Amino acid sequence: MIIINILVTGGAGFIGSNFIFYIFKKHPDYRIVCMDSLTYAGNLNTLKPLLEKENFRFTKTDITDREEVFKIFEEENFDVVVNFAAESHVDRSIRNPSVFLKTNIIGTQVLLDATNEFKIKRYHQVSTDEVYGDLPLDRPDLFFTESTPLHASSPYSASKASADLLCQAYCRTFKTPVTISRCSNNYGPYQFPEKLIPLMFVNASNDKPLPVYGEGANVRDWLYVDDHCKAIDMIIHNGTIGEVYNIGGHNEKNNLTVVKTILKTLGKGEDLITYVTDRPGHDMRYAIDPQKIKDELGWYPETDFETGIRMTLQWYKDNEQWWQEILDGSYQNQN
Ligand code: NAD
Ligand code: TDX
Repeated sequence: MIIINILVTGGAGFIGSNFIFYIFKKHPDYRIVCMDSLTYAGNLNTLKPLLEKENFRFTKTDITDREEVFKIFEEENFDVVVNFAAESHVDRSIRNPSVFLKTNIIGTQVLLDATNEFKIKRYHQVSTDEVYGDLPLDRPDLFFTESTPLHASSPYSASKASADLLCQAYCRTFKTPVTISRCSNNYGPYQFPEKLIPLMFVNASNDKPLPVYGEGANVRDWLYVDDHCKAIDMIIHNGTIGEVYNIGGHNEKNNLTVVKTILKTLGKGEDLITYVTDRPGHDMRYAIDPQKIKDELGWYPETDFETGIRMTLQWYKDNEQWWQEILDGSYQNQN
């Protein structure tokens, strides 16, 4: 498909910003409009190098604001919508589910309606492996495939699963040209320091305790963020309308292993590890079977965990100002 103008929602967050950088590197002539309401997770500092670019526009807009969203769709002639905008942190969804339902479900509906109204050629929904629930630790032979039933555990994953169902319903009923991707845990630059890897980096750097939930035995399937971006780029260009694509690189690690790797890389002692009360409903294991996207689109991950975690920790070392301004709250001044 020929693409000229892309709407990226949630592009001031972790994966969305990496996706914008990825697209500009791969397709420098494309135009990107980033729509983001700049919640606590959005950070305009991340996009600063792009703000003066001719083929980039940032709009501070809430995806649940139907009038504003439709206005921007009217102004721009989008070829593709890629929806990253979401409340994304499981622990926050346990404390305050309402905003997750509003942004993740109603926001998706508004974007789907705008896609129909303005006859956009492709709507891509960035979903998550968490919609499948979890797998047991004693069955390493099991993986999530695209036909695994949805079985969400947290208000976050339930809201993402609801959005996926809406996308599929719109595709069938209104012929909305939808694709969906479900990716495993991402890591890399610009991830907000409430998520496991950047939180542990920041705490270890400050010699503060590293809070490991339960026994640290839960397994996540880690993927370097650029490999996720590469997969979405392939799907929006060559994916089949109506299809779901799982994305993951067979990189399963338990949390304790990840935390110990971070400590070792930073030259810090394991005495910083503190076992804390477990997350309620904590999913045990995520593991993606990526065979479909490999077979159909030729996708494969390029960065193994050892390389990716080294690059990521180096990035956080080299960009202390970026995360210090989050810790002291000043990043929100320009938001
Ligand atoms: P993030 O929390 O870092 O960023 C979310 C962005 O969305 C922020 O910039 C925020 O300001 C914006 N946003 C939130 N509510 C909004 C609203 N109502 N209107 C407009 N913008 C709004 O999240 P992330 O980790 O980059 O995740 C991006 C997407 O990828 C999410 O949909 C998430 O479910 C999905 N995902 C994340 C991971 C992961 O490991 N982080 C894995 C798989 C899928
Ligand atoms: O302080 C912590 N201690 C801890 O042990 C935190 C923040 C997390 N954990 C554990 C919980 C998880 O087993 O580490 C694991 C990873 O936790 P998060 O970084 O919160 O990620 P997770 O809950 O796995 O969800 C992430 O991946 C899927 C993203 O936040 C989601 O947006 C994405 O859909």
